[in-house]
Amino acid sequence: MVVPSDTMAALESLPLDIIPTVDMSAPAGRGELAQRLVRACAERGFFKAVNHGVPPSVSSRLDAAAMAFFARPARVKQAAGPPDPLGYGSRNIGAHGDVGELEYLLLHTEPDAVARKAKTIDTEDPSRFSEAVNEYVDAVRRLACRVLDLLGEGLGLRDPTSLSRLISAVDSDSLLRINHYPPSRTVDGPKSGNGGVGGAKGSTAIGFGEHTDPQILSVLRANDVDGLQVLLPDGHGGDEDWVQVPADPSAFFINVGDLLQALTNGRLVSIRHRVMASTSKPRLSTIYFAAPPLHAHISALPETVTPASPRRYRPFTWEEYKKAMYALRLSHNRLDLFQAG
Ligand code: GA4
Repeated sequence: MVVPSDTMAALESLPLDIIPTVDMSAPAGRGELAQRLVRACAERGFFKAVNHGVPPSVSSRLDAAAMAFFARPARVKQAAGPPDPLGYGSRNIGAHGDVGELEYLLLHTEPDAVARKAKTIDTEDPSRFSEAVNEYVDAVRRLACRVLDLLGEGLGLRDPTSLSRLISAVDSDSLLRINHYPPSRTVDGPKSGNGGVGGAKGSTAIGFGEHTDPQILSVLRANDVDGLQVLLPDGHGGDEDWVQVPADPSAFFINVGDLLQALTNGRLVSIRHRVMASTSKPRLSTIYFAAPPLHAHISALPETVTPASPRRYRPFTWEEYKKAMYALRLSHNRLDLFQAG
């Protein structure tokens, strides 16, 4: 659907919220929704999706299964780890010394892989866990595909489904991460691990250090505990550039990943984000990282390369990118290693 150019001009002249909220039920029509999504992902790399169509029962079923696991004794949880890189992890993130104030489960979303891992996560009834995961993954994958199809339309791609097809392939390498942040022990100053943030009021401990997500699109949902912060795209990382994202358990927070930045030649931006440790209540968050198959070739879509906007990254495969990312620390600017010429 084509949006009349005067409607577009009117839309673009309105200031964009720091955290754009996008109503996925498209009250003003599909064309406008597509334009809103492109603008949010180009100017913020991030938006809050409401009326997204994922039934609350699907989310609460997964939360209950996850909380039942995290409530188990440490020795039982350790049997589902260590993360290599998938499985149960506590404090350690990746293999190069990054630490956070959390424990987590990191799963491949392919159903056979979920079933294998579920045997160590819910020893009493593995299918209880795997069914909750599979149902959740199906729902968030559908949401991610919808967002990507709309972005494809909004960007004027000849084949608007080319982005969503990358993540809906049967051999897609998508992951699900469930993070459990226990309440932090003290708010008096910097803690061990990734250290504290100077000058910030309240909690100063980092729950999960700053990074960009390597994949195509990330779809996050959390309970009612704050903690997520995003760095404004033009920010330089000073404290004033970090924006607190107020918790909303009924919404999904969606961000652009490195691959989507590369596929759109930098038009859509992969933003840096982090999680501050909570002081009073445990935070539970679940993130679906939508990724292509390992062999997928990532190169700028032709519509995004113009004389005014020449190719920014050299072509690479997801497998190649993954190898680079696992060799680096969490906060590394990996995409810089793939700059063209
Ligand atoms: C960041 C985004 C996802 O949580 C993740 C993380 C992954 C991991 O925990 O194994 C990485 C990190 C993330 C990027 C750099 C490497 C790999 C930890 C790390 C230090 C699951 C992902 O895909 O990349």
